[in-house]
Amino acid sequence: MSNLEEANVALLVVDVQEDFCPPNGSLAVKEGRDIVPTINQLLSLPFKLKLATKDHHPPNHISFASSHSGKQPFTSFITIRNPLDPSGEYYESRLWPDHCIVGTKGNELLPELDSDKFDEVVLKGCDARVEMYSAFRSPLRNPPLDTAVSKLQELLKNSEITDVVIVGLAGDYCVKSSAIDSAELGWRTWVVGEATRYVDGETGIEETKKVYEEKGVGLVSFQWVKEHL
Ligand code: VGL
Ligand code: ZN
Repeated sequence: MSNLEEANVALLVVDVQEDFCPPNGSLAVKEGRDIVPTINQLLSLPFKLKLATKDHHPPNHISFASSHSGKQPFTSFITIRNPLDPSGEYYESRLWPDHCIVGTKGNELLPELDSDKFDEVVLKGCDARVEMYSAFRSPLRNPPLDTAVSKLQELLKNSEITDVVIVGLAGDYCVKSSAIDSAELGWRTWVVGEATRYVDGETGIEETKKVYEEKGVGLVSFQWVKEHL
């Protein structure tokens, strides 16, 4: 595996928010809170840039089952089309309980996270019409919808980042999509195994690992990052 010593490495902490964690999160990922000590250790390492993202939804967001009559969270899916070109691109998307709504407790980063170390917090999922797992770009690009997230790419480019280390929640949704986009957009990309948890448990882990192999995303340990930075 390559050495990170001569690289410019960024840490990206994805969606470590109350709604994704026990005990009260509406979309709590099992053991979601347990990743914080490892993330705080990572935050004390000399990354060139330390960034967080937040899922930041308006109350009527398209990914909420409550926004569609007769649909159930977790088990229902919908087709999301680009409202700027309804006969063009589309994707299938899972529906969720209401979560991370702007201004609510569930939207907040966990208080035990060393948030003062973040250079910037990037918001995503702000447009009610798009379900946005990746923090790098919108799934609807033709024409582009919700381009606010391209801020992340700008921050990484401004700091001449070569490598992105990604952690956070959920391993099989926002972490996975962000890691895939990061690799596709040309950054060497690493995900720290102990510092993420999955919505769909073992199934989620297996499917995610397969994609990481295909896309060249490295799944590494905290110790590996510590030794190579
Ligand atoms: C996420 C489901 C819905 C995530 C966000 O952060 O992984 N998952 N919205
Ligand atoms: Zn969401």
